[in-house]
Amino acid sequence: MTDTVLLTGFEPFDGETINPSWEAARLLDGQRIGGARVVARRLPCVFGASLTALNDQLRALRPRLVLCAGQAGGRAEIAVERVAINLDDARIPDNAGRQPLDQPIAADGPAAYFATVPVKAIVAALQDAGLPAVLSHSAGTFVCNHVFYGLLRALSDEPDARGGFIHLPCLPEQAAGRPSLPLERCVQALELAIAASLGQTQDSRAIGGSLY
Ligand code: PCA
Repeated sequence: MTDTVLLTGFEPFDGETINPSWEAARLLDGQRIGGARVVARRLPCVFGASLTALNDQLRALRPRLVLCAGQAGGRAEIAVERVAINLDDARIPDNAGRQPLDQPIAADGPAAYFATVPVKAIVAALQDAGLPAVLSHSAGTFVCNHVFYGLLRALSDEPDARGGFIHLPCLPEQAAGRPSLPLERCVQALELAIAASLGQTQDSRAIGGSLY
């Protein structure tokens, strides 16, 4: 049976009309990368409902790899997220008007989970392709971190499936003075991240010659 890669992006939020993560993810729907089939799904930018939608897809597709993507407005680089923390603390309301403050995502869960994709290998693959990419140690405390934490919690029972999260800069048309990255570069980043995750089981120790 062909392996499935679940690739998610988010709906627009905070008054925007597009979200680079979904614009890029949807272009990869149905593509084959490294012998696996990519299924792209859009998640609501809503605490709780986003995770319900993700968990439904995990049950339906049983993917070998799950890569979630989100928008990080204001960031100039593609951020490969390493850590998801057990905290909802919303600076703005989500798309359902909810704004949880200082709340755990899972009352009985650990403080954090680490991505199970090879984060340094992904950063290196992106940088080798000339893309601006960094390793990030915080996905924030809004809906992206919420989904990332819920994903890694769900996959903690599935040793054969791996999960990761990538934050993308704005697209040029939404930038309004913020840094941006063209859509084709965002798509390329997701494609390379999937290929690196499928191709490498052990992470690299160093990026660009420097040890962390
Ligand atoms: N970015 C937000 C939520 C949805 C998205 O695309 C975040 O960084 O939490």
